Amino acid sequence: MYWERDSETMPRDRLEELQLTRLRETIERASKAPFYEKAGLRDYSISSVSDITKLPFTTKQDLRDAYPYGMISVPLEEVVRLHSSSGTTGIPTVVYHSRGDIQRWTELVCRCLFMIGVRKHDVFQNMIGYGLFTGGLGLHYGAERLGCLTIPTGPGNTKRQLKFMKDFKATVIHVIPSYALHLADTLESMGIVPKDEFPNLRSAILGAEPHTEETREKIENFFGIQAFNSYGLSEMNGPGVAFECPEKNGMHIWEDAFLVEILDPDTLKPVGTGEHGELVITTLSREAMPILRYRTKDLTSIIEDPCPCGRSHRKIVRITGRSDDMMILKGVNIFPMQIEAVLNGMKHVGRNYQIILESRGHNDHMIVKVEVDSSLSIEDYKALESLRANIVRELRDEILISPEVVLCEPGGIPVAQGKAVRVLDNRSI
Ligand code: DLL
Repeated sequence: MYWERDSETMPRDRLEELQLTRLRETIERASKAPFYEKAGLRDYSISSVSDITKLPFTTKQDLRDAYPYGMISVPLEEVVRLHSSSGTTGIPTVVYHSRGDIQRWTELVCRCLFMIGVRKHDVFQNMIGYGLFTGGLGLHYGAERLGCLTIPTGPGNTKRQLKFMKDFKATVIHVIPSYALHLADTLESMGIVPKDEFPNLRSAILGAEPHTEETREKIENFFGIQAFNSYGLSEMNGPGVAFECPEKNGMHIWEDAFLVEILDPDTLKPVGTGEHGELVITTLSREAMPILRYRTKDLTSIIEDPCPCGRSHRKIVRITGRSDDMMILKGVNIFPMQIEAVLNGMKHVGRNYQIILESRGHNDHMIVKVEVDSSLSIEDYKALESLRANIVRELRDEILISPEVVLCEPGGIPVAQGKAVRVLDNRSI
C-alpha cells in the first residue's frame, strides 16, 4: 500500500520536527550558493517552521538573474544533471541535481506511482517530453525503479503511440491532458473502441498543465480507466511534488521534501486555514540547488482534513489558475512578454497585438492578431504574406509552438479602456 510507509504515514508532530531539522540544513546549504550568499542567510534564527516567514522569497526572475551557476551550492563535480523549465528560449531557468537529488526525486516519484497501484508487472508508457523538460525523465526513473517495463515514447507520433500501447499491452500511461484528449479524438475518428484495443490499460497519470474535473472524467470515461492528477514544476524537481491518491480528492504534497505556504499573492501574507492563495515552496532535501520560499504563482489551497488513505502529508486542491500571466499550451509554458518581445523586434509590425487561445476539437490553438504599421500597404498581399510567415517562424523559435498569425490594419485591434487585454483565453478545458 505504501512505498515508504514510515515517511508517508509519519505522525504530524514528528513530520514537523523533521521539517525543522531539514529547514535549518537547507538554509545552511543554500547560504553556500552565490545567490543566497548575497542575502546573508546565516543571520536568520529559526526556532520553528513558522519562522520560514523571516526568509526572503525566490522568484523565477531570481533564477534567471542567477543563470548559469548562481544557484549552485555544491562543488560542480557533485552535479550530475541539469533540467530547464519548458518554453523559454530567452534566459532559461535551470535546475541542477546531485546524484543524491536524483535518488530522492526518484523515491518521491515511486511513492506517487505505488500509491495509485503501479507495480513491477506494469507496462508504463511515458508519453511526456524527455530532455530538458522534467516530465519524461522524472517519471521514467521512478517507473524503472519500481521495475515496470518503461516505454519512453515521449509525446507525439500518435499512430506509433497507439500501436505501442496495443502491442505491448500498456497498463499505465503518463500523458498531458490535452494530448490524452487528442488520442481520444484520433481513436474516435478511426472508429476504434479503447476497451477492445487496450483491454489491459488501467490508469492514466495527467499532469504538466491545468485541467478540470470534467476533463479528467472525459478521459476516464472514454478509455474506461482511472486518471490521477500529478502536479510539479521544474524548480521543485518536476513531477513528484504532489499527486492524487486513490481517493482522488486533492494531491498529497510530500511535506518531508517540500515546505508549503499558501500566501495572498498581493500582500504575501499567509491566508487563513483552507483559504485559496499562491503556493510557495521551500525545498527540504535538495543538495545541489536548495530553493527558499519559491513563488510558484500557482493558485491552490490546502486540505487540512486527514485522508482516509492514511498518509499524513496534507493535500492541495487542483490548481485553479496562476497569479501571473503565464499560459500553458500543450504542456509548454509561455509568457505573453515572450510574444511581445518577438513582435517588437520585427519591422512593419504595428503597436497592438492580441493573443487568443481556443480549443479546436481537443487541441489548444493559439491565434496571434498583429497590427501592421502604416509603412506597409494593406493591398500588398505578397509583402503581407511574407511578414505573416516571418512572424510565425520567429514565434515558433521563441515559444516552441506555431501559432496562427492574423494580420490587421493599423487600429484594427480595439484598444482597451484600462489595462490592455493581451490574452483572451476561450479554451474549454
Ligand atoms: O510541468 C513538471 C511536470 C511534468 C508536472 C509532468 C507534472 C507532470 P514546468 O514545465 O516547470 O514543469 O511547469 C510547471 O506547470 O507551475 C503549473 O503552473 C503547471 N502544472 C504542472 N502540473 C500541473 C497540474 C512541469 N497537474 C507549471 N495541474 C506549474 C495544473 C500544472 N497545472
